[in-house]
Amino acid sequence: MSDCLFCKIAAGEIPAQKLYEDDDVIAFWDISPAAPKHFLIVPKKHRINLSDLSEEDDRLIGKMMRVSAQVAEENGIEKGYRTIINNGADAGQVIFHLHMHVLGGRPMGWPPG
Ligand code: D5M
Repeated sequence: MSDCLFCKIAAGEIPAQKLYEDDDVIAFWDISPAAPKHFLIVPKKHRINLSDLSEEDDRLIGKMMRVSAQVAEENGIEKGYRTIINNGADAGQVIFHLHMHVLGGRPMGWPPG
């Protein structure tokens, strides 16, 4: 999508502090961190959120999960990190391109706010 920020980051048109990239996904530090370590896992394909997925995306979502663990380990938070996907405005989604937050480096409360 031409006016989508995360599509532009995925295409290399807008810079980001990249942590990982392959043909399907990109990971980069969140610009507004909510924890000492906070990065995003973003599919390169434009999908709005989980509600926009179809069966053909199953492999992609699996890769997002696996890459989140890999990047968490590479950045020293493998002992405890939280993954969050905000789906829809009511859940706090502000960027309407699917992304998974990965937060670590501090104790996490429950329930989340
Ligand atoms: O979260 C959207 C997240 O995206 C929020 O934590 C800030 C982050 N963000 C916004 N712009 C950028 C850029 N340019 N680089 C890195 N991170 C960014 P949501 O789940 O939609 O509320």
